[in-house]
Amino acid sequence: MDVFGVVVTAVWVMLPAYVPNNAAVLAGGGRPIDGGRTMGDSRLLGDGKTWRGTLAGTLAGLALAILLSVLAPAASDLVGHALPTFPLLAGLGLAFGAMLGDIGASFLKRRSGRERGAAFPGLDQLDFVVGALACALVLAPSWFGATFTVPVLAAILLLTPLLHVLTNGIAYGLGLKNEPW
Ligand code: CTP
Ligand code: K
Ligand code: MG
Repeated sequence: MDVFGVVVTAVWVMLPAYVPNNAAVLAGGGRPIDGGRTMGDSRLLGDGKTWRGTLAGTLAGLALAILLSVLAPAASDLVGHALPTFPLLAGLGLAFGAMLGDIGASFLKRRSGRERGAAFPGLDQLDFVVGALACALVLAPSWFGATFTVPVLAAILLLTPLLHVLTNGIAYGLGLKNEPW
């Protein structure tokens, strides 16, 4: 596959993992997952991780995976590359895994004394990728093996931080997010 094919495939296949965090920002609020509980001097997760945001993010990512599967033939024609469809468990793994990775990152942020909203460069940009890939691997192993070739994985790890900085900058500029990360 040429570089264009690798990049298009990488972005396509990760879209169901990119959308959940943004959907959670729009839908978040209500009861925090940790219910206010603390560990040591800090909250377990903090008020930024809510049940509603997590559910909305997961459903948004799953819905996008279903939509992309329907669009895959037309999109493949358009770009001249065979773009993958998403089995339900693959879409669920990517979407829920992205939320899980973000939640895991908040746990680590609180343990390292960072307040809600504090930046943790590197972790902020890759937490959801690691979570999404790990969950997709567990829930849809054969799909994972066929889809994530080494070049596609490399493109994901390179491009995701860039896309993350860009989309969060836009969300901040639109006043949807309190910080640009
Ligand atoms: N959000 C949510 N549930 C999630 C993830 C996000 O409700 N599982 C919502 C919250 O309103 C959160 C906002 O999306 O404040 C932005 O998400 P994020 O930047 O991940 O959270 P922060 O508030 O920055 O908190 P943290 O420092 O724990 O990342
Ligand atoms: K985050
Ligand atoms: Mg934040």
